[in-house]
Amino acid sequence: MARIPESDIGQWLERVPDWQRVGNEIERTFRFKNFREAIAFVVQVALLAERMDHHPDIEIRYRQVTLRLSTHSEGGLTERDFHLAQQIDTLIER
Ligand code: H2B
Repeated sequence: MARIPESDIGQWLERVPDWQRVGNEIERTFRFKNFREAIAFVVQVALLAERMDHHPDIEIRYRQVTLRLSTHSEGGLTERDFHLAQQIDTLIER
C-alpha cells in the first residue's frame, strides 16, 4: 500500500479529528480512570491490531496511553493507518 500523498493527508485527518499528525505519524493520547482501564484498552487495541495486521506504537504512562500510527514498510502514512485509527476510535466512542 502506497504512502498517502502530502496533498491528501488533510482530508484523511478530517475523518479522525482526535488524531494529530506528527511528522510521519498520527497520534492520539487516551486518558483513563486508572492503570487497569488503560491496560484493558491496550489489550483491545492489540487484538484489533492483530485482526487488521497493522500495529501501533504504544506508550503506556500509568493511566495514559499514547498510540502512534505509521506504516513502517512505507516509511510514512498510508490508508492502513487511518483505517486503524478509525477502528480504535470505535473502541472508546460508543
Ligand atoms: N504495522 C505497521 N504499523 N507497519 C507495518 O509496516 C506493518 C505493521 N507491517 N504490521 C506488517 C505488520 C507486516 O509486517 C505484515 C507481514 O503484514
